[in-house]
This record gives sequence, C-alpha cells and structure tokens, in this order.
Amino acid sequence: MMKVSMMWLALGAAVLAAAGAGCQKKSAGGATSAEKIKIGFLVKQPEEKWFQNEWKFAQQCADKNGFDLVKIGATDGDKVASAIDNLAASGAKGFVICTPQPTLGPSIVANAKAKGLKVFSVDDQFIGPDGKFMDVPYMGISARKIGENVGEALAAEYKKRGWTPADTAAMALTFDELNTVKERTDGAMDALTKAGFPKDRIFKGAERAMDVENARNAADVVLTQHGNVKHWLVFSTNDEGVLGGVRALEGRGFKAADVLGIGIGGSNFDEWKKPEATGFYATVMISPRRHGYETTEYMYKWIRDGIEPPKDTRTTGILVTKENYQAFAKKEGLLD
Ligand code: FCA
Repeated sequence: MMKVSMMWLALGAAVLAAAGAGCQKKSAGGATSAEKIKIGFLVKQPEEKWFQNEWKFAQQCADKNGFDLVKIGATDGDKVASAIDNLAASGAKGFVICTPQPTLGPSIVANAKAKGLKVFSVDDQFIGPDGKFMDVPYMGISARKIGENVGEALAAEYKKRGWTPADTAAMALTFDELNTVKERTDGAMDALTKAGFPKDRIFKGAERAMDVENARNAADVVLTQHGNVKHWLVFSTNDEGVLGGVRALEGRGFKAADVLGIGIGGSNFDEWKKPEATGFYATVMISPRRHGYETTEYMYKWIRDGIEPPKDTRTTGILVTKENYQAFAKKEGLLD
C-alpha cells in the first residue's frame, strides 16, 4: 500500500514538475512571441538571385534586431492577397513587397490597411488608378542613370574594340510594361546614341517575362530579323536579360569576342567563374543589401517606434567586369 502511494506521489510530482516547466516555457515563450515583431518580405520572382539576395539581407536585419521575418514568393495577385491574409492572421504588423504587378498597388494597400499592416514597396513601384505612382514608401534603383551607365560603357568598349556601325548592331531586350526596367533600356539607348552609335542600328526585342529563357526567345527574334551583323552589343532590363541575349548568340555560333553584353544586377557571378570568357562582359552592380536590409529596417522602425520611412529612396550602381568585380562583391556581402 505504502509502495503504491509513494509511486503515486512520485508520479504526481513528476507530472506537476512537467506541467510547471511547460507553463514556464509557455509564459516565457508566449510573452516573447507576443512582443516579437513579425514582418513579411514578398517578392515577385523568388527563383531570381536578386530576390534571394534581398531575402538574405532582410534576414540579417531580422537576426540583428531580433524580429521574425516571413519570406513569401508572391508571383501573382492571388498569392499576394493570400500572403497578406496569412501575415495578418499570424500577427505580422507590416511587409516589404516587390509586387508581381505595379497596378496591384491599390488593392495591396487597401487590403493591408484593412488588416492593420504597414506596406513598403521595393524595386517595382505601385501604380494608382490614375496611372501615377502611389504615395507609398518606396526604394528603387536610379534606373535611368544606371541605364545610361550601361549605354556609355557599351559605347566606350565598342570604340575600344575598333568595331564600326557597318558591321555592328545593338540588341535591346526590353520589358516596357514595367517602368523601372523601361527607364533602364531607354537610358542605355539614349546614352549609346548620344555617344555616336546610330539609332537605326539598335534593334528592340520584347521579353515576355524577365528571365534568361524569355530574353533568349526575344533575342532569337531579333537575330532572325537581322542577319549580316558581325558584332553585337547586348543590353537589357537586368543580367538575366543580357544572359539570354548572349546564349542566343552563342546558339548561332557567335564567338565571345564578337559579343559585348552589359547587364544590370551583379547578383550572380557564375558567368565569370567559367574558364572561358563569354560575351557577358560587364554589369552595373546594384545593391540587394540595401534593398533587403534597409527596407526591412525601415519597416521595423516604423512598427516599433512609429518612425515613417522616407517616401522615395533611389540607390546607385557601379560598373564591374570579370577583372574587378570581386572586391565590390565582397564589400556588398555577396562573396565570402
Ligand atoms: C526589377 C527587376 C529585377 C531587379 C530589380 C532591382 O524588379 O525585375 O531583376 O533588377 O528591379
């Protein structure tokens, strides 16, 4: 009898201890999670290196400041809407977003407002019903200036190589539906022509989406229409666009020495790790660190301290080649 009750006592104590520990854990954990700020980071193209890098730097900001970051690939309007619902249901107070479609801006803002979430837009700016950019905090690249950098660099290198307008053409792989990338290719075209490259030797090919495959398809159309060109200059909306153009030219037997491609991005250096040079000559390196870390930090301070972020931040870029990219990439936190 004695033995049994002792056993029950021991068991009871163990149960109590376990319950106590559970309680403690719960209250400690509960208190922290109630206080812990949660922020979403939604991107339109999660498979693209640029966006993966934005996430990486946003996570660094979360780790440093001790808040939760929820990374969501939101590739269309429905996914954005359900992401906002889920964020709100899980207690998030705001999110940073590169929207899959600028005209989704009004519905994103309305949805977020209804659920008490703050919104910061990055890379691609929201467009309102009046066709104007919306008054929502935004960080984007200085797109026109960066495009001009591309055009100037193409012109300088083309002259250095001694190519002539008679045997050279330029392909512009464009996506004019999106302002931040239209400004880039327009800027590059203007700078090229300003530097003396004939306008009628620039051929546009429209990308259906901004990835290597779609750019390659657009380039193939241009190449089919324009044979008899010895040297090609290639520029586009981003690095993926230029890589698509370079791949299309390789597919048609063009040698690297006859191709001069300059991108915008600098998130993916695989091309320059290849033993042989390709036509991907340079890129204007932009900053996923600023677009990921700073935007998330703005959101964090907005939620925590009520500090409103600046309305319109524009970041710059720097032209790098295979020869000198490493130091810049290291500085940006893109190489160990
Ligand atoms: C747009 C492009 C991306 C990147 C970013 C800064 O969102 O689609 O490739 O260049 O701007």
